[in-house]
Amino acid sequence: MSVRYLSRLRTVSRVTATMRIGELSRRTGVSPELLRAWERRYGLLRPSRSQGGFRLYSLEDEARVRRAVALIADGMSAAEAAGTALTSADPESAAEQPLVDNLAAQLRHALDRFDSAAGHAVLDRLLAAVSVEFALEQVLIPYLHELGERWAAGSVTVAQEHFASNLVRGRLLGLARDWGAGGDSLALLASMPGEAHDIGLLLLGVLIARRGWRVAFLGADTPFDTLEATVRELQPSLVILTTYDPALFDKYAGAVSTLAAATSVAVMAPVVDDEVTATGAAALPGDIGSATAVVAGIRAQTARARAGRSTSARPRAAN
Ligand code: B12
Repeated sequence: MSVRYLSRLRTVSRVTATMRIGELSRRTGVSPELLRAWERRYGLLRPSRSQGGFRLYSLEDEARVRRAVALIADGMSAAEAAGTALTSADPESAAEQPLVDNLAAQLRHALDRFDSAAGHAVLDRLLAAVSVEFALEQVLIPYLHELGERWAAGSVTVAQEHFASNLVRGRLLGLARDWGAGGDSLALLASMPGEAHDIGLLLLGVLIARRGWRVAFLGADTPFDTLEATVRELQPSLVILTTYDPALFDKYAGAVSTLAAATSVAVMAPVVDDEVTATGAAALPGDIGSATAVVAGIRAQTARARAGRSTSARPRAAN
């Protein structure tokens, strides 16, 4: 984990991304027509405007839609559901904490008993009630941390840990289903050679895809030769590498340098930032929420640079 960012752990608040109506529709499963109707009739959505005049929706809008959908599924009329979603406190605020704590406890209980049906049902309820960002950052990541701690302390068996990690990993892959489509910048994600852990990388992939990145995920134990060949083929805007093991980072620092000379690279590894930046790669914070914000910032910079290039290229093209 990069040391510079350790002190900032948990200080980066929830992202305030905005999105167009198509994206909001994709995220919530509610058609754009119905979303517009709910905005018009009930004021459920409170869009801002882009410079070009497009309506932009926030994660709070997304949370309200999810809340309304869940209430309608519980039997309320659309008008009642919209009214409740609007007047209840921010569904992702502290007011919702008991619900989240309860779901986290139920998840722990279900997965400790190897009950996949109950585990999936809890995850279904969680994802219906709150945004994916909130579910991952506030519930699943803490749950996985705690699972790891309990495993290290010997209070859950290796079998329980494997069962739970694999079920959660499967759900994350489900959330990742369409991360290879859309998005103007491609991020190529890989764990270093010899590195078996990839759940953190998967979590990051899901979160950055929701911030506009297209993602190609190579996962655990990726050799550098195949990574380099894939970089040549896909021409990603960013390669994100990860390892839990400082010895693996040291072993492959030369290969990271070679890669960083060819393309933009960011690394999450448990070494001091200077070791990472000496390779020419950017050091990512170990906290996934913070790393998501950093990677989103890299995309914004890339987009600005691209816009600058096309503006300065235009007069030349006209000559
Ligand atoms: C699940 C797990 C496994 C699974 C991995 C499955 C998978 N597909 O990922 C399996 C069984 C394969 C595995 C294997 C091993 N594991 Co293991 N594993 C774990 C466990 C229980 C949970 C890890 C996890 O995914 N947690 C969920 C994530 C979200 O949380 P996290 O790990 O805390 O990660 C946080 C940050 O590090 C960061 N992060 C993680 N990845 C990334 C990626 C990016 C890009 C970013 C920005 C951030 C980020 O974000 C997270 C949230 O803040 C931990 C126990 C623990 N206490 O954490 C051990 C643990 C990580 N494993 C460990 C070890 C030692 C091993 C083995 C060597 C065991 C062995 N003797 O064989 C092998 C490694 C083999 C190898 N060659 O790599 C050690 C690592 C110690 C170290 N620093 O080197 C841990 C900490 C256990 C321990 N206390 O000793 N493991």
